[in-house]
Amino acid sequence: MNADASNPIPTIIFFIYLSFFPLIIASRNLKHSSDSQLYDDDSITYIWPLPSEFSFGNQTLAVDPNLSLAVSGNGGGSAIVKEAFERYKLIIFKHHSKLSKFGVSYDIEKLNVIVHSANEELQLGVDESYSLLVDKRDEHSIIGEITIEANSVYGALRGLETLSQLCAFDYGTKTVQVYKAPWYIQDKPRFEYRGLLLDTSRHYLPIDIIKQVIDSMSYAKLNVLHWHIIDEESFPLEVPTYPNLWKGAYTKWERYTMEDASEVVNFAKMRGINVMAEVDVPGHAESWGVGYPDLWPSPSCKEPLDVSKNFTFDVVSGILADMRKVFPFKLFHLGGDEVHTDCWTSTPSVKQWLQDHNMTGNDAYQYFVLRAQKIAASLNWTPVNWEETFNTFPTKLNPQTIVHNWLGSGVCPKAVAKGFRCIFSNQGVWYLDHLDVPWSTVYYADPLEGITDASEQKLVLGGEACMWGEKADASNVQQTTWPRAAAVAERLWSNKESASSGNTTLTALHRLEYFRCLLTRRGVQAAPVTNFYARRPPT
Ligand code: CP6
Repeated sequence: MNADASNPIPTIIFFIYLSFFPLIIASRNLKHSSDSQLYDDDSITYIWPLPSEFSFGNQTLAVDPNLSLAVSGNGGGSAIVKEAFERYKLIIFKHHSKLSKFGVSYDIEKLNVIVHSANEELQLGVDESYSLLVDKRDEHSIIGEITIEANSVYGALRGLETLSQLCAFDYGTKTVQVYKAPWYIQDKPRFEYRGLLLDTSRHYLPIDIIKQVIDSMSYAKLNVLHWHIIDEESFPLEVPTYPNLWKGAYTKWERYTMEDASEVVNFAKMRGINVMAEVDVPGHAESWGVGYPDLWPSPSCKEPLDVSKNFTFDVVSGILADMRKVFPFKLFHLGGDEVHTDCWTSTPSVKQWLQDHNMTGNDAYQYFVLRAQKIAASLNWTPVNWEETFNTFPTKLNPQTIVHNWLGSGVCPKAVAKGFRCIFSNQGVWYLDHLDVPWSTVYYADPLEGITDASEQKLVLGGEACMWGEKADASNVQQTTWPRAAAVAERLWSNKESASSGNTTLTALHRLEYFRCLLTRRGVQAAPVTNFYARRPPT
């Protein structure tokens, strides 16, 4: 016995045992981990936007960082799904270097994605529904699986986003875990058009920043980037047919080639996001005349574009024809807002033309918008116009026109009553550059406000948050856009009753704060949800 005391081997074995002790404890704890503060309220589900139907349990499952992908169905060969899987792996296993390497038994090692259709065309109304199942396979199998099933690749992308929101790195076990499994989710969007406007004319935005915005949009399941490329302040886009137009850019560096535009469109498509370009005519177009001064009524009166010259419409045709080659989305925005016709009625040559054609300023406004609509239609585009066009000449618009609301909330009910389709962007609630509008005002606005008839409700395609660029550039565009654009995103994606019933404001606030935290974790410079000074009781 005494001789044994001098034998070092048992001591060494004991120390080896001790050094594995934390790992053994860690792997034992996996199934019982309930130390997440964020998930301790069973009544709250941290998915944003909220899925239309879901159920969950109380198990915690560990996900293998070497998660494998199996895509099946007719769309099984899709590069869109495979690339998205690689992106989401980087997000889900972001703490890769911190993950536990030994002694962990994983509950989930495989992701099955079933995509029924091989059609990868991205358009408005594409099927974005999906179902998501996270569970242990059955009692006989130790290793569980995740299954995402969708009709289109774009539905699969939405399912991957939801899955990524169910996963969280656990600092205790150093594993990525899915809490509250098993999950059964059936999800689809409430509206087919869920947009965000970016304005690259008031301030230029580098391509990389636009891509960051597109990435962030995909986290909130937004699906249309409305690219307000050009306006009166600058013309940053290359137009091969009229190469002097981009002389209207701020500098030679603050420009987009058609190749840049194409890169944006493709980057967005990989994330299931359509790009709707806008060429705002005839107002908001002063910058066009830097390269072609003939487009101005006169050098001292530069807006709207000269309605009296055929050259003006040649340039509109040239721009649209060139843009058609890189913007495959069915919708094209022709602006038509804030047209003040004083330059037309005061410039002698244009005034004479109006008299010769027996037109008032407003007649000429209508003539311009309708002629631009014909050009867009000839290129197989559906025209979208700001609401003033409808307000001024409702019966004359191309019946296919989609009316884009911004002045208060009155126009969509009127437009759909006349059979037009409509997009809701009430400036009082969904203009993100209005910094004083709190998240809750954004959240509780609704595109169907004032519309009760079901067939009229169907004509409301959805809505759009507008991030105008007068006071925003690369330095603050993300923090101005988020998190309030996420409030718009949930209003447009989620079933209104389930997302905002009961004790909703508080629940939505908690969930939005969690989503904002998710954005910051993913590198998005989203602002805090609330200004806490505003929560202090009045003194
Ligand atoms: N630019 C263009 C803008 C606005 C519009 N069109 C705008 C108007 C008012 C406010 C914010 C933005 N800056 N082309 C209106 C659709 Cl408050």
